[in-house]
Amino acid sequence: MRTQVAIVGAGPAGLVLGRLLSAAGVESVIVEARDRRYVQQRVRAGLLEPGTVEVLAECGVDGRLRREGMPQDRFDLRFAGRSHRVEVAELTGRGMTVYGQSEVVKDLIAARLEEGAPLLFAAEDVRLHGVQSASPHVTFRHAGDERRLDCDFVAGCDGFHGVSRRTIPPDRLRVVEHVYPFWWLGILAQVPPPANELVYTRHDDGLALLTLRTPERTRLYIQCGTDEQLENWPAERIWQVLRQRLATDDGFELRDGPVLEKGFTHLRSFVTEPMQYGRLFLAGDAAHIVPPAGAKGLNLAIADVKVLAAALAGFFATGDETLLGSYSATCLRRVWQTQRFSWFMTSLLHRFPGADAFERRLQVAQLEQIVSSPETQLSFVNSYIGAYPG
Ligand code: RFL
Ligand code: PHB
Repeated sequence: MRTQVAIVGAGPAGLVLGRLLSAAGVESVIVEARDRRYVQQRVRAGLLEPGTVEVLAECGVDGRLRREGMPQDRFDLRFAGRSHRVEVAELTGRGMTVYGQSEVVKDLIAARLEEGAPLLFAAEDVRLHGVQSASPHVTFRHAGDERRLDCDFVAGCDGFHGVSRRTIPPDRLRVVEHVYPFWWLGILAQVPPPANELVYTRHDDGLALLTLRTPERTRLYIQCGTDEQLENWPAERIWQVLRQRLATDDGFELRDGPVLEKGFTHLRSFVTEPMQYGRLFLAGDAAHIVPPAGAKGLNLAIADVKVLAAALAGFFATGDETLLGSYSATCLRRVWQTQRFSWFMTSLLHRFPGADAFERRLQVAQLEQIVSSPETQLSFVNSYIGAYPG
């Protein structure tokens, strides 16, 4: 097999890249380790920036998103027992959209298969070769056969645990990493959200986040310790903790319902610099991880491949490598702004083991500044929607 761009991984990054390349007349083959069902059912992110919705529209996969996505023009920042509404759309002219990552992925896979472009699921033992040369290739096993895919470029879109980043010699990469001393426990519940808005809560016991997926399904997260076990978190305990943390002085009520899904998320900030090695370009979680409090992982993955698709299309149209050469630096500016915002949200809303009363009170002072200072609030919501300075 031969193609122009071998894309490793059919997550949001790989699938959007494939779509943007097709639109530019560039051929690709996507090689994915898991089966289609698994890839489509992973419950993960859900909050899309306006820029992400625009890219999905450019990919021609915004039909269901416009019908079923839930526009989020504001959110509730809750602390010290009180709610404060932050009017995102009024302040910035743009809003966010709730539409599950699983739905984004389903739409992208359907569009790719409809266009007849190659997408191979359940590929085993995927390996990258010769990425420092002008003619790299990827090998893997598929449906019992050993396969070889020759290409001009490899896009490493295979997530944090993928093979692409590990193909790069460690001495050619700089890795910056920070691991946080807590996890999130997330549930998907069969119960209508109390309102069409996200609630970010700072409580002395830790963060609680109420978000949504559909008019019938609520997604909720609570900060918990590390090394927790799911069996220690029966539904009753989760709802009890949620009620405690989300409580307000004016009697906020949380309805519970069947828990359809539950799991832990580890919190980590991680950046690989540069995001390129020869003809291998890393994008999305393969290159960086942000802690989830900023809801940025998926959005950042899509911002990367937007830059990469333009650079690859430019190269195939004119032979000019300028955009490919600046890919890493261009992406890393946004990556670091996103890291800063995600870290800031994390530091505002969590209980840090060992923090003293002074540090806890400072979190509240910072939150008070956000809700009461128009300048601070504007800068905060601009980052929230993904509009960074510069
Ligand atoms: P993905 O989605 O991880 O997709 C990578 C794809 O590559 C495949 N793969 C391989 N394919 C071929 N060969 C190999 N050797 C391979 N190894 C792996 C994988 O099967 C997969 O299909 O990365 P991508 O495209 O960069 O997209 C990034 C987003 O998925 C990610 O940033 C967010 O989902 C992060 N994230 C969350 N972000 C939020 O904004 N809000 C959230 O609530 C939220 N929850 C989460 C998350 C990530 C999680 N992870 C990584 C375990 C919850 C979890 C559990
Ligand atoms: C989600 O809807 O899953 C979500 C929303 C906001 C976050 C994180 C996750 O900060």
